[in-house]
Amino acid sequence: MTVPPSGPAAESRASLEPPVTPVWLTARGPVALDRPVVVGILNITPDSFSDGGRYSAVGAAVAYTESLLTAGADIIDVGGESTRPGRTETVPADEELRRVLPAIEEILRAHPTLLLSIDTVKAVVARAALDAGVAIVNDVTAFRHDPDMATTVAAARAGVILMHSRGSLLEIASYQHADYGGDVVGRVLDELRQADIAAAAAGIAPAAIVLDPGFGFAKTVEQNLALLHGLAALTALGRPLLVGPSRKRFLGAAGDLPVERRDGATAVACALAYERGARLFRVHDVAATREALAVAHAVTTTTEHHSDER
Ligand code: PMM
Repeated sequence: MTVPPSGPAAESRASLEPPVTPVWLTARGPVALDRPVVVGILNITPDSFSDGGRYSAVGAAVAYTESLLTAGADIIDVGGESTRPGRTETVPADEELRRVLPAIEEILRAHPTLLLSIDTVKAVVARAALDAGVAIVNDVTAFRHDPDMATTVAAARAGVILMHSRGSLLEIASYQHADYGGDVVGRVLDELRQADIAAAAAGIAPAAIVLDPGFGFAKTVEQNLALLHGLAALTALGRPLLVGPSRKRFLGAAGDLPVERRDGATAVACALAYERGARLFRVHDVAATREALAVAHAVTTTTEHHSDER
């Protein structure tokens, strides 16, 4: 067994080395993770619960993307299938592609270097999006839904977000599989570890993997709150963490807020998650979350301690 060097000599050696910037590898280049990364949500669905499908036309999708970028988004997550609670049908792949591909192509024409992610559980949709220039695959089933997803991501050397969830597509937003034996943090950690191991075994570079606890997916209000409280434990997985609490029911329950008034609560939840080690934040209201994360980042990186200054 080798013992890592310690003591004053080792410390001064370490301080001479330039700090290594953590990065996330994607198909279109690395993303620096030494500061909060905001992922703006572009849902192109007729039934998306929070934007009511207002952005279904390509022109509107591009205009909405512009507004997300102006507000400070680093990455845009494009989705064509809602995971809304209570839905009774899934979207066929060809319909999903009809919704997202024209928008992806148009957005990349206007912003050729912009990093896009595709929010899909289907390998054929992911492959077409990657061929069109998307850099990242965001799979809310962490490859449970489609066995071809892992090899698709590996072949494209894409970045991937593996989100924790349980149950079938129609069940994942319900409480049907919400039994965690009283330890939601421990079970989510175990299940994300399995997903991470399976992804690496399929040939995906460890540095391309981001993990997500899946707020609102097969979790009760109390379980979501416990998961946010205990989020720091998930940093033990050794992968960057993304959180997506935006406008979700557990924030509404905590603050007694309807969905259209949850952006302040979302920003606070993201700041709390940042303190606990999350580095990427998938949100609808980019500006509010950017402001909250700027404060969280400044507070956690200050070099001034125990000052009485106001
Ligand atoms: N939440 C939704 C959809 N996709 N992806 C990730 N990685 N994490 C999430 O928490 C997540 C997601 C559902 O929210 P929406 O319908 O408002 O997009």
